[in-house]
Parts: sequence; structure tokens; C-alpha cells
Amino acid sequence: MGSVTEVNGFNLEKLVSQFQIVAEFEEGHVWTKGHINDTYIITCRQGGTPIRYILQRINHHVFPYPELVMQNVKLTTEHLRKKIGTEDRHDLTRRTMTLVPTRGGAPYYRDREGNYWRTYVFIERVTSMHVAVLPAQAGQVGRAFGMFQKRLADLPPEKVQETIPDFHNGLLRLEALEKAVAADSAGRVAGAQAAIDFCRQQRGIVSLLLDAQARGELPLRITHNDTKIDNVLFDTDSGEVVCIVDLDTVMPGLVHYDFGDMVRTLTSPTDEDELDLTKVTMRLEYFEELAKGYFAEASEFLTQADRDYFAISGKVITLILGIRFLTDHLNGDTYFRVHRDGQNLDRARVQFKLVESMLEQEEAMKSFIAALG
Ligand code: GN1
Ligand code: MG
Repeated sequence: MGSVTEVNGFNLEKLVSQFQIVAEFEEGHVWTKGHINDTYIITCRQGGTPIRYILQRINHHVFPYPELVMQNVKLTTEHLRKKIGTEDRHDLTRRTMTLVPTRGGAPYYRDREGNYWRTYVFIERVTSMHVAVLPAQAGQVGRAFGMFQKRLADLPPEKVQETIPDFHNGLLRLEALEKAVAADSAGRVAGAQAAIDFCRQQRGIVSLLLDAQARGELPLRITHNDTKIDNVLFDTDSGEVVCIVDLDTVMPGLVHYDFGDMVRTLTSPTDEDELDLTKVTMRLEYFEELAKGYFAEASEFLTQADRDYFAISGKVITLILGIRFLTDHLNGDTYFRVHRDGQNLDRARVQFKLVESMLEQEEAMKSFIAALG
């Protein structure tokens, strides 16, 4: 059996040997999903049976304190495992992420070049998607993240580190955009003028949640902070949600950003970087299923003030994401991985089109949330 050990200049076999894996390394290959970390799928064998793992190199430019990220991940996964285990022990290694410790018992391995590596058990027989194709899927994902927040509600927030400070602070994101425009370091400002103008016209949106938070209306809770549909795994056979992944940005935050990012990714019928903007729209039916699913789980811990801000949360986070993609495009694509020229500008344009569609349908979203009670 030919085995692939060397990928991107990393010896995957050697790296995997740092972790507590009781099986023989067979091969590893790149997994292209995700805009930030490098991910490899590793196949080992035990008694002729393949056992797979996820090996990841944490992007330490985006996450300047990988130790804290891993401290959060360990705490969160252990807490979720305990919670899920008391409900039903069936399939525990599929229903939460399972970290494989290093031989020394640490949650990550630091190599000689200063790279941070971690290993998870690969969750088998699941699929993930970029786009919801049935309204019921929006409901399932809403429910899953509502449950996720509920299960973490009794974790003391001070135990979870804010690994990327001001992650959803739209005012700072706007400042970063203006800096990028002024510097024009990649010479791309002229080609992105319409997108820049849109951000300036709509700038009032980004502070709606920050202002409510500053007025003391919205409490901090432990949130996921990257609730895109891609981060939910569905069982291949039953279509049920199995697991929520990508716990790197679990931090104290507002539940609205989690809900809003679901609106962004579950209601749009296209990929994040769709070129045909006529296809990009906020599908109200998907929004309604998402809200019903989420509230079915989250209702018990939400306050009335919380409820008042869910209908506008989609446009807030979607505009912030658009600003971030646009800023990165202007800076020469130094943050989000791109697979083609102009991809970050394409991503930004999709977000702005979605914001427009959300603005057109805001009253309908507000009435629906109000009627949920
Ligand atoms: C990034 O790497 P990935 O795909 O999990 C980003 C999120 C964005 C998302 C947009 C740490 O997540 O904030 O919402 O892209 N993560 C970070 O697809 O910036
Ligand atoms: Mg992420």
C-alpha cells in the first residue's frame, strides 16, 4: 500500500506520531474547506480497519494565542460531552468533537518552527453543505445551535477566553476598511468602488447590536461565533444533525451574532462567493424555519430584550462579513484563503446583495419573530 506522508512540506506521519493514536499511519491528504486553518485528513489502520483523524495546523496569525484557543476547545468539548452523555450516551464520539491528546497529554503539539497542531477523531458517515436546499434544514440547524448555546449556558463565561478580541465589532471592522482604502496596498480600490460606497452608505447598521449591548440590554453568553451551515454535520443516512464543529471561536459573545450568521448562510440559495448576484436573496421561508427551530431550544434562556434584536441580526453580521471580505481583498488577500483572483471581492458583493434583500424583508422578519412570542 503506497503511503503519502509528505504534504505541503510537512511530514504528516511524524506529526501524527506526536498524538495518542494506537494505529499505523497510512496516508494523509489536504482538506480544502475552511478559510483559515490548514486541515489534513489522516488515515491510520488498526487490524486492517481504517481509522481516520483530522489533523490541523492552527493559523497563528489569525489566532495569536493558539494555547488559549485550545484551552477553550478542551473545556467546551469536555463540557458538551458530559452534557450529551447525561442525555443519551449513544454515539458520543460523533455528537461532539473529540480531541486526541499528545503523547504528553497536551491538547496541541508545537513543532520546531512554532506551528501549532491538533488532532480530532474524524466523524464518520456525515455530510456538510454550503447551502440549505430544504427549509427544514434551516430549522434543524437553528435547533442545533440553540441547543449548543443551551448546553454551554452553565459554563462560567470567565473560564472561556476571548481569543480574538472585538471579533464582531463592526465599528473597528469599518475602521480597518477605511485604512485599507487609504493605503490601497494592492491597487484594488478603483475596482471595488461600488462595494466601498455600499459600506459607507450602510455604516449605521454595524453598530446596532454594539449600541444595545452598551446600553446594557443584551447579556454576554458563551457563543459559537461561526455558525455557518458548513459547520454543521448531518448524518449521511438519516439527514439528522449529528455534530457542530469548528469550536475555535467559541467565546463570550452575543447570541445575536450566532443567529445572524445562520440567517446569512441558511437563507441564501447560493455559495458565499456566487458570481451571479441575481440569484442571491434572503429566502423568508428559510428564515422562518430557522427562527422556529432556534427558538424551540433557546426560548427558555432568552430575555424580551434579546428577542427584539433577532430580526435585524442578519443584516448586522452579513454587513460585517462583507466589510471583512472587502478589506481583505483591498489588502491583497492576507486573511481569508482564496482559490481564485478577486474571490474576496466576490464574497463581499454577495454579502452586500444579501443585506439589501434583508432590508427589503425586514418588516416581515420582525413580525414573524414577534409572533413567535
Ligand atoms: C472564517 O475558517 P472558517 O471558514 O471557519 C472566519 C469566520 C467567517 C467565515 C466566513 C476566525 O471561518 O469569521 O464567518 O470564514 N473565521 C475567522 O466563511 O475569522
Ligand atoms: Mg471558523
